[in-house]
Amino acid sequence: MSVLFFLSTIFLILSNGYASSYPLYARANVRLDNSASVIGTLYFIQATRTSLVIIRGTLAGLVPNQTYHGFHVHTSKVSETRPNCTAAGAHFNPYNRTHGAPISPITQRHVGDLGNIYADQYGSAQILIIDKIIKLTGASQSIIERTIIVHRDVDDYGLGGQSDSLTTGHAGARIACGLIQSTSMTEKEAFLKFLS
Ligand SMILES: [Cu+2]
Ligand SMILES: [Zn+2]
Repeated sequence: MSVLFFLSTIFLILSNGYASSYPLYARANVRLDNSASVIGTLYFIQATRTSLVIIRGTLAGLVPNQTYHGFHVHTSKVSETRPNCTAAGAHFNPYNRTHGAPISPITQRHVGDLGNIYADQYGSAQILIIDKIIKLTGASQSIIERTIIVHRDVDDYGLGGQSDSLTTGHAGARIACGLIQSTSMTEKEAFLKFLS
């Protein structure tokens, strides 16, 4: 066996390994609390081991003119088909920090702190979030099999001075949520979901 053949075989094994691992994709069907009613689907992509995670999707049926809604990953999983959003527990916080803004460093936010989404006058939110902390793999910061939650009120990033500002951002009730699950998609599907 030639050295070249040996090396190319190793390369093929490695590249197949990477191809089957990355990009990583996830999906969450977001449903109203304690309901089977889907208000939208969110897609997540992590291109490489060290990449930022991009979240893309549209949610409809939020309260019109209530503009900002707290948006977080909470720790526990919920039912995919009829989620009880309360069952998701607290904000995903593996490093035991206080609540913060998505732009805060990892030492000054929960891993799950994604800030707010903006709903238009019709109660529809176009979501495009690029986050540096959450991951779709790994033991410490992975959001897979956790829950994305939409709150009734605005997340104050921990700065509001309310009794729950430093734990929840004073974002109020959980109006909708969805179980985040790994999924696969073709390059074309990914293109359509993330770049259109
Ligand atoms: Cu939350
Ligand atoms: Zn938080």
